[in-house]
Amino acid sequence: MDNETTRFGHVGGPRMWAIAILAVTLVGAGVLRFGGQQAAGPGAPAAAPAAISAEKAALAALAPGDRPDGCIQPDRRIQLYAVELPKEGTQIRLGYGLTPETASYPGPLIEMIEGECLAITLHNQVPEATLAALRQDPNLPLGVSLHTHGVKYTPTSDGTIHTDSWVPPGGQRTYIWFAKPRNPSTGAQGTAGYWWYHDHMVGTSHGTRGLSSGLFGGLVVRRQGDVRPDRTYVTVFGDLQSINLRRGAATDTCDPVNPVPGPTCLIAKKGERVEFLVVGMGNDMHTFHLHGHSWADTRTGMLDGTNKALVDSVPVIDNKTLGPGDSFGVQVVAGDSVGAGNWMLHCHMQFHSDQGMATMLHVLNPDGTLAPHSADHAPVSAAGAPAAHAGHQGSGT
Ligand SMILES: [Cu+2]
Repeated sequence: MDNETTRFGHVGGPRMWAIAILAVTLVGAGVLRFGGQQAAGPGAPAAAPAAISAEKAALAALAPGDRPDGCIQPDRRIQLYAVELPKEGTQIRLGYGLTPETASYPGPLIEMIEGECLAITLHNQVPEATLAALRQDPNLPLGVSLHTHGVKYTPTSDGTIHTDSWVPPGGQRTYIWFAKPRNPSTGAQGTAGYWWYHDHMVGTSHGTRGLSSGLFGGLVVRRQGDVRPDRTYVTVFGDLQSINLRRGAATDTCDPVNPVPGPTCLIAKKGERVEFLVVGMGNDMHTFHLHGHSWADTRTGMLDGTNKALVDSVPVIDNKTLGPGDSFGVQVVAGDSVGAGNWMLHCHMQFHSDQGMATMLHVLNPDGTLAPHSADHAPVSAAGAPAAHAGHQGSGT
């Protein structure tokens, strides 16, 4: 009861019901239990009492100017931890997590609904020595940050060095994001869309080493009435021909008998609505191509209805270009008219896919197993991490 009061206490009327319904929908659809990644949606577990006290103290320190217009009070609060993960070979790996123990790359999927104001308290648990090892500019202080795309925030939530909105080792800071709603009467744009968040401090003043080490994740803002997916997978296309910082066989670690969904095991039951949140990170252009499935080139990948002029104005595609910093989302129905099987998902720049920028969407057999397939991805280094490639620069890994 106290948790409910804490989480929904500032939300009134219809919005409270919308969030409550959304939470039920999330759990019912299995997004939280069986999603592509651990999700931080409106139905995510509440924080422990001690953490809530810390959050309240942090929020009390915020000035009114720390909140964007329209955000009176945060509707919801989450904790986010930046930690160091086990190295992959010699590569330093960092991750964000809703708890230190669950940190990963990509970090947790953060879900918002238009109209919602979210407070995120970032805890920097990355050792100072690790940040020093990643630092490329000796004049830069050591810290991590949280910078996001798409939603509204004031400069104090920008997550950049020039706004002094970063977190030193052992510190914490609360960022406020507002999913400004579309105004249907004026047509003013909202913030519904597929976005991403990332560090902007590690290595350089643009967070270049933070990104290439793993400090990034997906953010989806939904609009009231959006069709909800059964599961969401974040696929981040990066340098060194990597998907989620892995390539080749390392992008697909599914156990053939008992596959567990995650960033390196993209699975779905036939007929499930699968959402991909696709991000371009690093310095290269990529394309997102999925075999056996196609989608409408709209905000969500879907286009329903019988308005012929509208329907004919939107192309159906199965390949979409992705530049650095771009993000988009699509929803497809797994195995629709094509059935169970192993459907390649890859970058269609040929030298990228040849060098391992490829994985699979496994549409499961009715018994939950994977259809037989060879692990025929391009070779990777012995550690399973992306091998160094002399032709690329910039990301440092
Ligand atoms: Cu590519």
